[in-house]
Amino acid sequence: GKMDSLLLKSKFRGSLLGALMGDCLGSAYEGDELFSAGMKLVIQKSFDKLQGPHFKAPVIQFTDDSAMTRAVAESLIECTGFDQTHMAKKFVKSYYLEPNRGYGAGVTTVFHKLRNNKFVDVLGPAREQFNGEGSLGNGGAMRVAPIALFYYKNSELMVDTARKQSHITHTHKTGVDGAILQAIAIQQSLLLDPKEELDTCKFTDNLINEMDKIEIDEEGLGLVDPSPYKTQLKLLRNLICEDGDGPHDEKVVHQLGNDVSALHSVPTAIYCFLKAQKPIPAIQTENPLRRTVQYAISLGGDTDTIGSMAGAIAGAFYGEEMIRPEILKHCETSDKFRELADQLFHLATA
Ligand code: F2R
Ligand code: MG
Ligand code: MG
Ligand code: MG
Repeated sequence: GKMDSLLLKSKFRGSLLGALMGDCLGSAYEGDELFSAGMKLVIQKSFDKLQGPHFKAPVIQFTDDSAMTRAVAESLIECTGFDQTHMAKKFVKSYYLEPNRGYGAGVTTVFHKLRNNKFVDVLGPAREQFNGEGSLGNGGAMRVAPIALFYYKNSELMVDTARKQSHITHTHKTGVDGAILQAIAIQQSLLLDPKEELDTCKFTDNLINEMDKIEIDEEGLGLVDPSPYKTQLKLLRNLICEDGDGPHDEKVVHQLGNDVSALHSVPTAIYCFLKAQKPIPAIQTENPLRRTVQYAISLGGDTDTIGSMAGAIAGAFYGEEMIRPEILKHCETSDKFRELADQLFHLATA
């Protein structure tokens, strides 16, 4: 049936606020290895403290993940839709205003070149990255949530826009397809009823079917694995559907990855969301959204980005009500992200 409009609005907010929360909470741990049991306890205590009612602490700053998500949202809102040059200008402006948000080492070259060519050639700089290979980083995926929300009614347009926003900075096939997969995962979550138990195997099978259509177009490229996301999603499927008690985190990191490449982080974020549907022994919380983000961070590696992508998917499923306000109040400009979600909601449902 048709989804209640209040629930949908809450899901829009949940997705952007979940993304912000994962980025803010994950940023302190970015680049570390998979955490030891002792370190997982440190993370648990830190989350507990943040969630305490009287904990006073400076606001935790967001990083490039949220800066770019905000730029994507603002561009869609200001243009009432996607305009590639406008969005490129937003990225560059936001980078030069706050260059110390922890951007990827390669992507800043794109920003310099775009500024120098005065946006006459919006696609050239990204194509030149990494000796013409293009970036395979997760930068195109980490910022895609507003596109999934804005185009949630039109899958074809959503996929096409996820691809085109990626091309501004990332042109490597796996960088682009990672953004598409992340958008599809958010859209799927948005359309599900959070009061019903999530069928995690079906959720994964749907993603495999969708990526099958996306990756089939590229089979002429003569790649070793023409459908690497399908391969990763099948590994994910085994981990989530067939590993009984649940696999060791070492196996999850080994098979799915936890680094800055899209291929080894987007499926991991999806896995975190699915795994957190059920209690996880090392994580003490009743709240599945917090569990999602805390689990994602506990895997180490690209913690802010995997936390943010997992948070965006979980928030789109559960809605804003599942995000603890005590935690959110420690995240920089959460009011702004809620407002952006509301504006996207109005445009998307008009
Ligand atoms: N940059 C970081 N973290 C490191 C330092 C941050 C730290 N907090 C600090 O400031 O001290 N995090 C952010 O970057 C990731 C997103 O990166 P994005 O936007 O994809 O950038 P880029 O530069 O295009 O790619 C990232 C790196 O991946 C490698 N790479 C990409 N394509 C490659 C290719 N074709 N061949 C070889 N290597 C490739 C390069 O090392 C790139 O620098 C997020 O984690 C975000 O949080
Ligand atoms: Mg970051
Ligand atoms: Mg790897
Ligand atoms: Mg990161």
